[in-house]
Amino acid sequence: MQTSISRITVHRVPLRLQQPFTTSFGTYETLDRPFVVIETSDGLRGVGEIPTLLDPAYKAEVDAPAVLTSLREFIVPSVERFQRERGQIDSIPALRESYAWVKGAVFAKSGVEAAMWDIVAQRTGEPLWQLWGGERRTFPVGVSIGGKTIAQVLDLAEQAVALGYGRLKVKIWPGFDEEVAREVRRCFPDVLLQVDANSAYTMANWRRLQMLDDLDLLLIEQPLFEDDIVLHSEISRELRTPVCLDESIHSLRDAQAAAALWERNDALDRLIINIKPPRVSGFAEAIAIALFCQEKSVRTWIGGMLDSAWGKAMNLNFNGLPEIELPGDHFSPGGAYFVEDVTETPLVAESGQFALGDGISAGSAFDWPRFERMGEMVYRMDLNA
Ligand code: OSB
Ligand code: MG
Repeated sequence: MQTSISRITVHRVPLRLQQPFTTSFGTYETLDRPFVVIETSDGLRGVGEIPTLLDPAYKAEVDAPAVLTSLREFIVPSVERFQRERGQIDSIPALRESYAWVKGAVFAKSGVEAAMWDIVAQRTGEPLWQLWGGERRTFPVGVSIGGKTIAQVLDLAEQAVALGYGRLKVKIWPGFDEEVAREVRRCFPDVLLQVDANSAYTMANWRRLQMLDDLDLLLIEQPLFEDDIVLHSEISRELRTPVCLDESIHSLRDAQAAAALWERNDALDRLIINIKPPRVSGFAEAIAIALFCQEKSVRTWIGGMLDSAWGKAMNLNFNGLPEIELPGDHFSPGGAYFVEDVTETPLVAESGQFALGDGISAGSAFDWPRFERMGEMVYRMDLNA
């Protein structure tokens, strides 16, 4: 495949949530998203969303300023240099090799890789799910509820259940945990219910989580600090409910370390990993994690980041992998997350099941005029073949 990248641009798109989303680390009403666009010498354009948040409260490098600095200073120049020296970048592995020397910057890297996957899909004419080894066209999905009060959470849960969703994830933090989870469980005894603490607990108060242990929860997500996988494995010994890692996992190596720790505690059946492709530098690493986890019988699911319809569509394609066992994050119960989205890719779930169509990432699904109207280009690098 004789391909060269002719241009890489970065766009910033402001997005307004239909309703505020609250977590232990704050409330967001608006977002400001970088999108990477790669253009090729044969006239293709690929798009990759970087699901940044407004600040680094969820984790390091998740904010747009950090992502833009990494792209502008290191990652895009590395791609340019690599192509100049090798003549072409003709594959995902070559692209990843070009910036592999950059430590961290997982979100920034993921946007470049996603744009390239979009190009590969257009060139081969294969939908992303197929390129990634997917076998399932239909699978269950759930919603993530970020409410501020118990009443609000119950209201959103009711809307979701009425729409047919069978899996709910509720945001918790110290003091907003046992009661809200118990209420949701009481109202919806049959749903798959999981909670997400976004690293709000410490050694001093994690025992509060034991009050959740009799609520038949599917999992408790990321209770402790992101760089403390060891401590997560230790509290997992004392909880019947599986512990799920989100913020702690940036790579296959992190997943391997977690599995080794839980295995040592004889608790591998109580480790679950939330795979967010952008949090692990992209889909290639995410595939490696999914395969590894399945080998180890560690259950996985695909988490969201309040993604636009474009990012969600890619994640839903990824959910076609048969190795991914648990339902992923679909949308807020209100339907789409944003007042206006970058593209109108239909992503409706029926009875809590999502069915992949043929059209996602064949190029045509992306609404370029709308994208250009909503955002602005903030960076551009022209490359020579
Ligand atoms: O921890 O899973 C998380 C949104 C932004 C940042 C972190 C998280 C979330 C969500 C939303 O829970 C999930 C979604 O996009 O559907
Ligand atoms: Mg999470």
